[in-house]
Order: sequence, then structure tokens, then C-alpha cells
Amino acid sequence: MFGNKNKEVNKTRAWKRLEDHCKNMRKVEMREMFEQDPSRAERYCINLEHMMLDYSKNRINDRTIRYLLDLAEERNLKGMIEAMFRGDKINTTEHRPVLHVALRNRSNKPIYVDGKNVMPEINEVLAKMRRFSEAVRLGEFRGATGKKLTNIVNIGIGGSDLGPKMACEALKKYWAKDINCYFISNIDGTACCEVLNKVDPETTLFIVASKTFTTIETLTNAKTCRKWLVDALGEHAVCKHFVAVSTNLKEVEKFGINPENMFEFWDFVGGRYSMWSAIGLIIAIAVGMDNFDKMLDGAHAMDMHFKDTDFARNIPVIMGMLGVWYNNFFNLRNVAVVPYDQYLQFLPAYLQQLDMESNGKQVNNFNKYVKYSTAPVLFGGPGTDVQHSFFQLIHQGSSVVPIDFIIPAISHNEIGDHHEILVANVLAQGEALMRGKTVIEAAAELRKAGKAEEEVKRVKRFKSFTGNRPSNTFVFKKIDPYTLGMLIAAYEHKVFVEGIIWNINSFDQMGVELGKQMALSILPELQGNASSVSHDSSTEHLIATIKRLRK
Ligand code: G6Q
Repeated sequence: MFGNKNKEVNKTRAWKRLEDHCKNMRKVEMREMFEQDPSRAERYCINLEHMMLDYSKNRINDRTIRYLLDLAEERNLKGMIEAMFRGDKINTTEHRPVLHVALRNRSNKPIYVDGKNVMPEINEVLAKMRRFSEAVRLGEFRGATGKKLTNIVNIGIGGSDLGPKMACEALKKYWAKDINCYFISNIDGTACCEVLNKVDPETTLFIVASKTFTTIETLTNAKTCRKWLVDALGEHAVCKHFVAVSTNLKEVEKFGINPENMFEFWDFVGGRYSMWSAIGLIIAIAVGMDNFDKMLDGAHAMDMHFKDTDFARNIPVIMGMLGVWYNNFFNLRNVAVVPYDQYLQFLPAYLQQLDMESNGKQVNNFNKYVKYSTAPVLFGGPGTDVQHSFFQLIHQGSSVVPIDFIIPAISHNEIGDHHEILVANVLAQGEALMRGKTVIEAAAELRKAGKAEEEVKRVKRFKSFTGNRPSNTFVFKKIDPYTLGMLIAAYEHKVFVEGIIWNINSFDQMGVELGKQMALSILPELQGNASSVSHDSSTEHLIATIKRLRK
């Protein structure tokens, strides 16, 4: 099932050939490739509707792409894409299909899981989301005292928080005028208090979003919010102010939420892939279900592109294979994503989970430890802010960090020349990273600026840039629901592509689960009970110190 051969990927011919090819490409300067080939930008770019991915500023040539696509073929990428869309159980450690694509299957063609078409259930939940979000927005579903619910608080963490939070922020311009969205994720009481200080119980709706409905952070935060509400409005108010999104009906009922107010989703959707499901309820309330549907439409368009387009013109495939190229052949272990749009400020955090939780693994599908590197460390932040922080390292640091730049042509807030300055910055960064500045060029600039020869000699090296640093640039018209859907789906599939090449299961998260268990073993000790587990001396010492300081 995984790949067409039972061969470790780094032992394949395609991999070996890329290793050899990389030795040559390490010597090649991108600025020379641009000088020699005026059509380079045109050749290494893909247009899809109003979106364009420019990947010309990479250390690649036609041969690189060919060899990378041969590797994709060797790993049976095409077959695996089909397997995902078909609903095969490609999440093998959890014996589950991976069907976030079904959530936005706008064609409505049947997708079968264990012989049952899942589309009717998905459509039913979408219809329920529409009814509920419209009722809240129109003030038909009101709070216990009859007031309109205008403060929507999502209580969730990880996959039940990052997606909706990122999307709500990205689409802020589409929010209903009288609606405000808040997010409580961290168990730190501050997260809860800061939100509860801002909202009024009579006008607040809490969405408890938890796939398992057992996550300690979410349940603790939900209990605190429930108490806050009951203290203000009484027990009877809970059914008017709390809804749940979960796969776990039993626990939802136990918590005291009316099953009628529960929105279901399914275990074939991973947490970090779930914003397209009812986990996105807060998005639907904020921007309206029509806009939510447009987001699904955009994602579906990207799904079809991914599934049906030749790999050489396929955005997620090219993105994923470039990820493999730098990670495994250039040995670059970090990547950055820098959106030049304030509304996309939470995108890097969202992608961090998507990428690092999906592919931060080292046991492969042959049940062996991999002998090659998998997910890189992903970080980022909005431009131009981050130009004034980590970009020093990006330009002159000893490690090279491939970057994705993201820029809309039109801003939602076109004031003065802000947007042109923003665009000028992103384009300048990509160009500077690619071109660099030789020591000779730096010296010439210094001389031109009238510096004495001694000074030129002293600073020319500090003012030089190696360049040849790769970047991709995503350009589109505007951040709207449809485009956001396309963009996020592109990254989801990029992560899929990398996971297939690395022969790992991108869809479990045993590392996250370990954290959930471990905290539970220390909690009783902090609460004064005898230790049931023995810890290392550092942990013992930390527990004792914190207990002393809390007295
Ligand atoms: C995502 C992960 C993880 C998960 C959270 C919250 O893919 O599984 O981030 O979303 O741990 O889990 P619940 O939704 O079950 O509360």
C-alpha cells in the first residue's frame, strides 16, 4: 500500500540520483540562472485561478524537477493521493481513513468508509451549522435573558483552536458587525480570565470544541466558563449559552450540554485538519455560512487541482517536493512562512502544527526508524514585523532557511500607500535573498558612499550577503474565504506529499498524546497527594520548589 516498492526511500535510485544532482546544484548560483534564462520566472510558476505560486527563486533547474518527480513516482504518490480521496485507511496506526477532503467535497460524489457513504452525514452537519449560525446571527437563538448572543467564545486547544482562530482572524473583514470572537485554549487561568473579563454572560455563547471531549485544558476551561455563567444567570442558562463540537456524545452529555446542541464530526478527520468541519462553527457564525461554504469551495478547488493535475504543474506537489529537496539533500532543517498580511498573523502558528505534528515522526510505515530527516522546524510571523526580528539570520545567518512569502495584491485596508510599501518589502526580500551582495559589490557601494578605503576594508565583509537563499512567493488577489480555503488546502496537501515521500504516517500524533498523559501523573503531587510515580531528581526538585513558593 505504501509506495510501490518495499524499499527505504533513501535507498532508491531516484534518491541516489538526487544526491548526486544536489552536489552539482550546490555550486549553482540562482542569480546566474536568472541572468542566463529570461523565461525562468515564467517557467517556474503555477497559476491556479487567481492564485500564483512563483517558485523560480529556488536552487533548481528542469533536471531537479524531473528527478524530484521521479522520486514522487517511485513513492507512488499518485496512488496514495487516490487512496486518500477514496477513503482508504491510510492512517494505519489508528486504522482510520483520512477524509478532511470529504468535508469539502462540493461535488457530493459518494465517499465510502466501511461501505457507507459519508457524504449524507457531512451534509447534515453542514446544514445544522447553517441553521444554527444563521439563528445566532439573526438573533433567533438568544441567550437565557433574551439578549442577542454577540460574543462567541471558542474553547478548544490544538487542532480544535488553531484552525478556527487562524481563519477567523484571516476573515475578520467578513465578520458580522455586531459579533466578536474570542478563543480560550491554554490551561493557564489567565487565558480564561482575560476573555471572561471582556464579555457579558447575557450575550456570550461558548462553543466547547473537542474531538475527544477528554482534553484536560478544554474541559477545565469549559467548567470554569460554565461556573461563571451559572453564577451569573443560573443553571437553566447553560443550554442557551453552551454548544459542543465533538465526536464523543457520551462525554458531551455528561458535561451537561444538550445533545441537540452538539455538532458532530468524525474520527476520520484529524484535529489539525478539522476546521472544515463543525470545529469551524465559530467561523460560520462570524462570517456567515455562505462565506464558510466559499471557504470549502476554495479548498475543494485545490483538492481537485491536487488530485487531477500533472505533478509538474501541481502546486502542493511542487511545494512538497521542494520541501524534500532542501530538507534531505541540502540538509536544511528549518523553514519559515512569512505572510505579508496582518490578517494572516496566526497562519504560521497554524502551519507549525500542521507540518510539525503531521510529519514530526521517525518511525516509518515499515515500522523502522528512518535514516533521513523528516519534518523541519517551521516558524514565521507577519511581514514586515519579522524583517525587524529574525530576518537578520535569514539574510546572513550560518544556516539557510527556505521561506514561503505570501502576499495579496489588494489589501482589505487600502489606506495611503501602506499596501504598496508592504508589497515593495516582500518583493525586495525575495530578490535580496536570491541575489545577495558580493564582497566586491559591498565595497563598491561603500566607496560610492564616500567611505575611506580603510573603512571599506573594515566593513565590506559585514555588509556582504551570500545570497542564493531560496524562497517561494504566493500571490493572489485578496484574502477572501475562497482564497483562504485554497491556500490552507495547498499546505495540507504539501504536508501529505512530504509524508508520503518520507514513508511516515502524517495522521497520528502519539507525541501530543504523551504530553496529555504525563501531566496527569504530576498533578496529584502538586495538589499535595503522595507521589505514585518516581521522577528524576530535577523534576522532584522542581515540584518541591514550586510547592514551597505556592505556600
Ligand atoms: C491535532 C491533535 C491535537 C488535538 C488537541 C485537542 O491534530 O490531535 O492538537 O487537536 O489535542 O484535542 P481534542 O479536540 O480532542 O480536545
